[in-house]
Amino acid sequence: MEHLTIGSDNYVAFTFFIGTMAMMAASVFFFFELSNTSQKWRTSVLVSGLITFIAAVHYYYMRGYNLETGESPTFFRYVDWILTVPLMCVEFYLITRKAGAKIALLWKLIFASLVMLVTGYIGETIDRDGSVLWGVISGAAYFYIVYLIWFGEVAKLATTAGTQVAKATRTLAWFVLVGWAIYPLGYILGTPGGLFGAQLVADPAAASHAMDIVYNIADAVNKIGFGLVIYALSRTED
Ligand SMILES: *C/C=C(C)/C=C/C=C(C)/C=C/C1=C(C)CCCC1(C)C
Repeated sequence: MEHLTIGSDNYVAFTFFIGTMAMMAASVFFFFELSNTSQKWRTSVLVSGLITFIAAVHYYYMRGYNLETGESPTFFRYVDWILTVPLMCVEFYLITRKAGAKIALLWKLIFASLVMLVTGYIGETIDRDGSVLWGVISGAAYFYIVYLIWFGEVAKLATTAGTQVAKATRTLAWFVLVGWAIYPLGYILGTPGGLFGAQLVADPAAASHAMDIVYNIADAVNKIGFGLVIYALSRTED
């Protein structure tokens, strides 16, 4: 079998490798810290660890896949997201539960995130020609999540759940507004011919590489950063 190494100019493979390492390290950290986390926050910190752990396993696989084929591991990327994004919704539910969050709120968040991801997947794979339409539907579901977290039920519950929870929820809300907005940028970069007439990268291979790098950076920021906000909250008195 051919021996595969990461070329020094292969930024895609490099970010897959760093991503794997970072997700593994973050998981070890969250799991080990569970033993000195108060009962009240243990489930939340556990979920942070599950998010980075699921990502670590997928990244390990995607890293190998990309190195061997030179291609973008779209399918496993979306399998990862379909497992981890709903878990991020669970985090919002868990931290606002004490203020009275109902399970229906969790289902709303999960449902919207599934619509966002399934339509994004269709636009990236099955119906490339319709990628603008699928991107718009996905974007609408994304804005609904942003709405719930910034102005809707999540925001309202957070204000009555105590200062620390309110502060943490606001920080997480920024992750969703700014950190998650990086993904549609990757989608636009990776769409052949560009979206809305904005062709950012002309060469299809280069476009797909740009998309992977953007997604890899976004995942590290959003999964590890998000988990650390929960971890920081677990160290407060509230
Ligand atoms: C850990 C993974 C996370 C937080 C993934 C989040 C993914 C998104 C917010 C994706 C959003 C998309 C759009 C809003 C439109 C274009 C299609 C997507 C799926 C890239």
